[in-house]
Amino acid sequence: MRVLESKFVNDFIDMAQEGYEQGWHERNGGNLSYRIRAHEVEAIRERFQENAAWSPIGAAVPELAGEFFLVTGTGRFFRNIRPDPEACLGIIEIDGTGENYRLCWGYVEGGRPTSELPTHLLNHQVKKRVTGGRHRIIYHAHTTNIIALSFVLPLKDEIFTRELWEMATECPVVFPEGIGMIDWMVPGGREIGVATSHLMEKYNAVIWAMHGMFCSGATFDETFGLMHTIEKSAEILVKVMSMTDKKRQTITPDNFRALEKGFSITLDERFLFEKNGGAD
Ligand code: 2HA
Ligand code: ZN
Repeated sequence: MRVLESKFVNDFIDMAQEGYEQGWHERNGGNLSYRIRAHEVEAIRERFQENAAWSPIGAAVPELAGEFFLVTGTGRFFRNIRPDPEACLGIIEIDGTGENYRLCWGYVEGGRPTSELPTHLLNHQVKKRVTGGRHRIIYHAHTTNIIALSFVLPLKDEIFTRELWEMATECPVVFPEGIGMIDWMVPGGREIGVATSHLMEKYNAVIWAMHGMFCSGATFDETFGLMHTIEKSAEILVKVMSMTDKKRQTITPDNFRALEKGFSITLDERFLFEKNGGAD
């Protein structure tokens, strides 16, 4: 089978295009990776180049040894993925030590995986472990309203989670485990990847202050939907804060607790603190 006929490749391209249309991928901003299933690899393996040179990942991911990933290329623009997938995307294989990768397909004009490869693979390693292999997608986007909020809200998991939950009733249902926060760090390396992957042990979404967000999920729909829900909630919060610094009414801690039973979710009490000053 041709690589571009695979369903997972087409779903990947569709998601990248949707993210671009949301305005989250200016220039080469953002990146996306998918941990390919064994039977999906087998269906296209005859199209892979063999014996490409191994390159260092820049981080050790031994629990991903032998896995294959579809990954956006460094410097590539999301707006070009649908028209030119073979130049913008690549399939890589991880070696037996989890320290090196090689190119199997793609990046036909040269190039290599995203500069955020260490963060993607460290996140995949954690998520493969904590979800029993269910999660397969890591998505990084430059979500405008989340970035804006990282200039004005304290960079605390509890505060971002609570403020975003309050902006739409479905938020605690979509991300009951909350959101992790990373203060400003240099992107594109192992250090920020290690910090992000620690937070991915308990969260499916992590915000990089003044930069963007990472989301993890089992399917393209779920992962995109999480990014979309959080960013929409941030947009509502930006609108509310633009109108007033005082909410007249809001969703209260007891309202949140009332959601738990009907929606079969558990909300950590550390997000349901009492605020001073009435409705806010
Ligand atoms: O250029 O988003 O974080 C891709 C990025 C780096
Ligand atoms: Zn980025």
